[in-house]
Amino acid sequence: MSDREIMVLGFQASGKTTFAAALWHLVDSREISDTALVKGRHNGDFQYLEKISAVWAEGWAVDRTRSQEWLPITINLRSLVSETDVRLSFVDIAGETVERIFATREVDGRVDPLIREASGLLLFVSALRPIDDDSIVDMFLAYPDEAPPEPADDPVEAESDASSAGSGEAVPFKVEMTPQQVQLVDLLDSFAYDPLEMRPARIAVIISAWDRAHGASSPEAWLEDHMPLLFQYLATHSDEFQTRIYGVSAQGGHVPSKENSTEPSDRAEMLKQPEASRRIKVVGHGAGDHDLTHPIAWLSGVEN
Ligand SMILES: Nc1nc2c(ncn2[C@@H]2O[C@H](COP(=O)(O)OP(=O)(O)O)[C@@H](O)[C@H]2O)c(=O)[nH]1
Ligand SMILES: [Mg+2]
Repeated sequence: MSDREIMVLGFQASGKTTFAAALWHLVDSREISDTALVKGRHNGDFQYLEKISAVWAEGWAVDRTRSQEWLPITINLRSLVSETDVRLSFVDIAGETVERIFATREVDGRVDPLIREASGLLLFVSALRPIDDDSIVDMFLAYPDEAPPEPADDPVEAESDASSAGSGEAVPFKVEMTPQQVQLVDLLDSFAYDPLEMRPARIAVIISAWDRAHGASSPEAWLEDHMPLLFQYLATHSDEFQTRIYGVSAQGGHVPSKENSTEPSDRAEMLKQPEASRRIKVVGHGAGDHDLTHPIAWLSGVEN
């Protein structure tokens, strides 16, 4: 039984699998000697981790989880200083990502215990994703000519105006179109209550693909700018849990998938660094430059 349970949560394409692949390589290869946590005991089947970390180390994008099969990733880590075992579990099953939980309000029975027992949460968002929650005011400022007509007094006329307005066709709203930060805040808040009662003492936000954060001055500044609702939610719940925000480039740059190997990328440049662990970049809270275990050590209460 592990001393600490940490759960990884994030949307599809938020960088979870790439992080897992890089983390496995980091602790398995020991190319970096002074990481906050080291590899723990693994006695299960870790073929999948070995496969994705080998692909990662060769400088290819790690396959996204596409199938409906249950591919639980668990990485056991250990703090040598405090002799604590830490278990990191990824909610990484296609079809069980946060957007689906948000839309259906249902959680797979296999995910439920991870949520319930999590003493810390590693929450992924990606710097690659365009902002999805422009407000009406933002849209008006960006496209003043596309502003909808003033509402007419006659409702029938208003309706025909609306249907013929601007570039046309109304798009039916689907619940999955809800901005990601709204979904994340809703999940954090609803997980806290019955029946799941998730009460992590600490939450670490990982902004993945930090190499694409376009010069944001700090991970905090990026989150405040790109996901202000999530940022506020975390700040205003400081009496319930502590929060840290890290910028992480688990790939070290843009890399192609093996199938699209000729796509323009940073791969050639990155391969000049033969020790793959040194391609990793971690920013924030005094983490070592390549130390992906730093946020996990903090989540598990191990002091650095
Ligand atoms: N530029 C850049 N892209 C990344 C990085 N980490 C992940 N990505 C890309 O982000 C996308 C989603 O990553 P993935 O790990 O599959 O996300 P998951 O669905 O949450 O497991 C993939 O196209 C990755 O190649 C990074 O450090 N830098
Ligand atoms: Mg994945």
